[in-house]
Amino acid sequence: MRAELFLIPGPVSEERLADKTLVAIDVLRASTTICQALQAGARAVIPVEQPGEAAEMRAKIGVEDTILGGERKGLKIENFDLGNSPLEYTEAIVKDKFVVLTTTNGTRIYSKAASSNLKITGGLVNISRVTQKVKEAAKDLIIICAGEEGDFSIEDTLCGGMLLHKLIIENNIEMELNDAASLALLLYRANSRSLKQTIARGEHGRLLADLGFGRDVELATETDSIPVLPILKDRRIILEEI
Ligand code: 3SL
Repeated sequence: MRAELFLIPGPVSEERLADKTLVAIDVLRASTTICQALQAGARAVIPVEQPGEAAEMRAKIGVEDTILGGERKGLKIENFDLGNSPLEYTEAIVKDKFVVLTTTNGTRIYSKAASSNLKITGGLVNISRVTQKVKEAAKDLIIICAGEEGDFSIEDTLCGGMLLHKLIIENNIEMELNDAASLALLLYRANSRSLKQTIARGEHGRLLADLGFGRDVELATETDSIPVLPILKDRRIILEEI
């Protein structure tokens, strides 16, 4: 299997995604929030790029059935129901609702995903489910890390590296890697025993702690704690049934 990892979304073209499995990673926090919302019973998460699009989507679907969620600069967007803290996405609030989500980096990856064969939301909280699905799909793999406003982010790269490590070591899959994938794998292997600390010490981990979201960082770095498999289908992220 060939695996290409992109440290940030920018350089990935639609042609490169054709007939591949795409894993979109934003550990802090969009991937974690998507997993949590779906585990809590949301009917779907609809990723959009801009707050204005979210409002239009709500008008289309119906106000009663929709929750608007998302952040800018880590904080809830004005007039939205929820921010981007996974802890806000409880069953009481999101069950049977469509969550329309817009975040600074994470949800943007999905607008790139049109030509790939299978699009999966990946985080540390569902890493084993993602690994299993990538293996079953048996297609070449593209991992897109959300990064942070055009910059590399340590938590997404570590998560990509962990996925590759699990495919290679736990599943005996021979992989041909691009250089960024090799880098992610090396980074993960050097930090596998200190993932939580390394991520909490990273730029985004520190920023979220300063904003009062330290518990989100804790939750997002708890591996396999939300073992769901979110898949993008017809521009909606839904759960794949077991
Ligand atoms: O950039 C994003 O997509 C967000 O997940 C960032 S934050 O964790 O909500 O600040």
